[in-house]
Amino acid sequence: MYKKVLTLDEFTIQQLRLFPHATGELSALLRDIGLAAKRIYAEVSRAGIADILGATGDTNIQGEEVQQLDLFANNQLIAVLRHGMSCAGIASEEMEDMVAFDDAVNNNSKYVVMFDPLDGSSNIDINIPTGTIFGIYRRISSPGAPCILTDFLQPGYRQVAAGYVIYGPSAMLVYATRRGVNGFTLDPAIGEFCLSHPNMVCPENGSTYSINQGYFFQYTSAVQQYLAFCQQGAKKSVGYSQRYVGSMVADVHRTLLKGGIFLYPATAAKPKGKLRLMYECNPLAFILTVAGGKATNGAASILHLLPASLHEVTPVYMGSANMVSALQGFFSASG
Ligand code: AHM
Ligand code: MG
Repeated sequence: MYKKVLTLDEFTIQQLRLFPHATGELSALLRDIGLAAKRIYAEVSRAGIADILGATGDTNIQGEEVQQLDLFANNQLIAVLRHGMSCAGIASEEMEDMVAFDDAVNNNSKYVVMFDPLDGSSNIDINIPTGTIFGIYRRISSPGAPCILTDFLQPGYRQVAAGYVIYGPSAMLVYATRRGVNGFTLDPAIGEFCLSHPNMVCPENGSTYSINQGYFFQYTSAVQQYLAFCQQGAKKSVGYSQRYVGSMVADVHRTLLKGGIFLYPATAAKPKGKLRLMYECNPLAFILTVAGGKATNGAASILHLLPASLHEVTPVYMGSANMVSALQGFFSASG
């Protein structure tokens, strides 16, 4: 018998029906981002072919200039959000300053969106998953005027919703509000994201740790000791498995589904860390936290860090609650 699978649109409508006072603005935002994600996936999945075509010149079949994929992804997201009805402005990992969509409709919108348009884009050449990461905040300034920088410099716990899209063997959109985390897989037959992973929960424990071990000698001794603990295993018999794609979206996606811990500590070369608080860490920390996991910079919860600027970076440790707690024990012990 035909099993009814909800599309992303049907799912958001169903949610709206449960909350009759909701305005539908957030659902519209999600729909817009879903549309941009489909366009990005279409382009990302033909990256190899585009390269071959690109060899004949720098213009595509429509006579447009061939863009780098991260720029393409950035432009797609900006276009859907600017032309939608729910976004007052954006900040992107690819752009130095925030952008206020200064027109009559957008100035009245409640929300601002921050995103990393194509995380892990250095992996495109080798056919490894990449992704789009986004966080949605209710603006602080009053609607009716263009949004301002303060609307973006909010701690991650104030996200109304956050999500990512992983462009892997299939494309999957994972989306969290405070009510829960749901995953939607793109069904290529109908071109729709369909609810495939309802009510996602991050297992309390896992058996993998995910880190660039190549920087081992640049890590603090607390991190080095934790890595030795991972290799010995909690029971000193079997160690955890080490898995590292080098695409944060992919590493965190595995961590969310299977349990485990993802680590990107400070290194001697990058003493403040590498990963961006606003575009990468906050949205993924929000998702994992709603799913029952944890995210910390080693001293404080990622979601409670107060950003001073749009592009700040932070050390980050996130994943299964018990594994992150065990890691915190190593930081506490080292003072
Ligand atoms: P990007 O936003 O420029 O793609 O960089 C972020 C990526 C993450 O996806 C990944 O976790 C990390 O950089 C990998 O860095 P490293 O190669 O230092 O391990
Ligand atoms: Mg990134």
